[in-house]
Amino acid sequence: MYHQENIECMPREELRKLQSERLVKQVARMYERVECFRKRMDEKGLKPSDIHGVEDLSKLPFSYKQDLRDYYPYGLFAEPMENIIRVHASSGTTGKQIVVGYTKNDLDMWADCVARLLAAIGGTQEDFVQISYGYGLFTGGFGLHGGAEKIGATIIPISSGNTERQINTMVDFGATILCCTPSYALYLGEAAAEMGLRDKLKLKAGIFGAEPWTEDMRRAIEDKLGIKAYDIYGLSEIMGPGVSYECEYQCGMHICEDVFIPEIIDPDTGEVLPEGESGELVFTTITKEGFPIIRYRTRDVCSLNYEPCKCGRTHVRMNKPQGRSDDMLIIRGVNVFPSQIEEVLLSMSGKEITPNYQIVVGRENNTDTFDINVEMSSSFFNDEISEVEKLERKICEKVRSVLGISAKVHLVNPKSIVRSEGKAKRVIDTRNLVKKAEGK
Ligand code: DLL
Repeated sequence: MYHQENIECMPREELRKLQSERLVKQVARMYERVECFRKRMDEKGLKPSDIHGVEDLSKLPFSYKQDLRDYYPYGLFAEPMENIIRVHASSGTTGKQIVVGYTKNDLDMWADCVARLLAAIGGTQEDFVQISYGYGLFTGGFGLHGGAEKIGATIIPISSGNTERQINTMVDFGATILCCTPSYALYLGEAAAEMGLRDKLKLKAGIFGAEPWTEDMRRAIEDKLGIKAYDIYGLSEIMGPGVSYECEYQCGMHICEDVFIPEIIDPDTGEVLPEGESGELVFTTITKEGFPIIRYRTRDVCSLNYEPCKCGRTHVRMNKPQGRSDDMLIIRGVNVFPSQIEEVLLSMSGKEITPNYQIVVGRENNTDTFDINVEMSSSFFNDEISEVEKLERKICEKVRSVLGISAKVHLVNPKSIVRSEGKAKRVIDTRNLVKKAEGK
């Protein structure tokens, strides 16, 4: 365990006391400093003095992804910019990304949470941690980096991409712990076998997250890389990776409850659900300084388990998110909202294309496939293949610049996309079906 049994195994009554103290302080601080929060409190007729502890949490107003857009880029920060020493970003529901900021203490706490996971899976300063999550505005690379630094491991900050180089580096530098998305881990496993280097790997464990993955996928990764595969969960709005993590017993992910208070609500009514029920996960950050947030609607659907864990940690466990209560897709580890694609197509629609489109997501050779079918307008419709290809490339480029990943764009004949009488079926995602079939 990381050097803090007193926190990770704190008796639950003590933990609740600590959470209450921190919550009361956080609410008062945010009321003073964050306009959006103050307005919502005022609308509900609430004052910080009405909040005495965790028992009052459900009185507080929710926060939404849309708030980050409305107050873009820094309007929700609770510290002046001179105290913000880093920003990260993630996809918003439209072209604009959402921005989050961290003070020095925030980065330190983040690293602390990630270090707990590394220690839980047996990581020490003897380890070589290959970080193949992207370094950049995405929180994955730097998030894992901070934690690995805390436990004093040797970091291999290779970032994502360039598969052959990843394998060679893993072998030559003696990586013992691999950090990347589960789908990339599987791909790396296959690549290692193809390169004839599977037996040269010294890996013992992997930390995989940022996208949903199944138990079948875990077994496949473990088998291909000869490791134990652990799950890590997080989201930029709350901190990044390390909001929760699996311990050595792998029966749910412990939420760092001294830092985040989770709730499960009914996504339609907003009511808090009884213990153990499945619903939308909501988080309140109680130590964050730069970008604190109260009752943030994650849109991830899961349940919480308060039963004591065999490892001795008292912090609640969440099960693997079972889906989302919005339409966000995670394609090759990148968050994608259909509305982002729609915005691109609308900005280009007119003479050449119509805004009728369909997104098709699937899985081939353990990698997500991503296709967008777009209807040509009748005036553009012609037999000049080169013209069609040119336009496909143009759309593809634009989509890539907004999403950060490539899609195959196919221009299809006018009126060929089936019209629906109700809601348009914009997304066909066959990945769950594939996963179930793989599990047979
Ligand atoms: O994905 C942070 C992260 C990086 C987590 C590296 C783990 C490892 P965002 O880009 O903001 O942040 O995406 C957050 O990804 O709301 C979930 O829907 C999904 N997600 C993250 N981890 C998991 C996981 C990072 N272990 C969104 N299982 C979240 C299932 C996950 N879904």
